[in-house]
Amino acid sequence: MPETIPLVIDTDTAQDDCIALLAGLLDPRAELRAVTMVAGNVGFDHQVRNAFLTLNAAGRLGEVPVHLGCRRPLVRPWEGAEDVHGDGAGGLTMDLTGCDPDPEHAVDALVRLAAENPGELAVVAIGPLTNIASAAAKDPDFVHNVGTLYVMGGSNNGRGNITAAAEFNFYVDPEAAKAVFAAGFEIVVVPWAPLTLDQAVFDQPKLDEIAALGTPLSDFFTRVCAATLEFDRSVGIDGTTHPDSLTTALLLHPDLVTRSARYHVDVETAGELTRGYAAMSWGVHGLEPNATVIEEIDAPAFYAYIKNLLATKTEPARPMA
Ligand SMILES: [Ca+2]
Repeated sequence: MPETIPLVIDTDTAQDDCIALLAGLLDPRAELRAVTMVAGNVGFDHQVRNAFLTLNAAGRLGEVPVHLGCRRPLVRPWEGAEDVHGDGAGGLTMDLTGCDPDPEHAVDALVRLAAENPGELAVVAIGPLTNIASAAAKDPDFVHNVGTLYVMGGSNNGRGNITAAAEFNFYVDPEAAKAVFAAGFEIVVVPWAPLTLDQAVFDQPKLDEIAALGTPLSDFFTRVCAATLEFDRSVGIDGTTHPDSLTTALLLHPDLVTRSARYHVDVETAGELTRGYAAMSWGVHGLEPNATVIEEIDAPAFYAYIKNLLATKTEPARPMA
């Protein structure tokens, strides 16, 4: 039996967040303790629905609690990416009767779960960092109780996506991102560019291979990724993008990482044109490193991992259409 990793996935569930959740739900190395929801990609209630759809697709409805977290960024109004993601799940629906979130707030759940397993819990943060910053503010021990914090966000001296300078998660709540990098967590960062754009894009031949698996999960993948694929192509990206599932996969399988380095990461909150820009300093500017940034992965092995995951035979309890 492989060693398992207790984890929480903090998510703004849409498109690749769903695939990240599948990894957390189905990978034998993952011991997913909770799903915590944060304002980000699409309307909050859509995100919650997408999380339950994903639990159902994995055949694990009712087995992992879903906690509702912060419904807006720390100090700014919420801005979403519904132009990119649509409803975030390709119009999939199911009967949601009885799919009730856990009554405990996501921030309290994060604080509690970290305190119950000091130094052991991994947190995979694949949305804006509002819940994580709030948990750190609420409980001074949270930072040290969390074993490792994997963050999808920013670009490593590369292009943004929502603006030229900024990646979406850091753009939406830059104050939270800044606070998290200043807090003292053991952080691993999976950036948008160049890493995701170079190494975690599935082009049409790969998408065809996935569709040909013919499993409920491959159908789910194709459906959930369709809106984003159309958007990606409209902006010159030749396939679906997988930063969130990559982040989860790298926690569970660190051997997928072929190059990483220590950086000092900080996030712009005051810039005129650079709101949410990640300043990733590579060690020559006199700044103490506060994060490990992933620079290169074994891309074929990551694709094989996702394809293998989607080949898993699952039995969704409820029909989805
Ligand atoms: Ca996300």
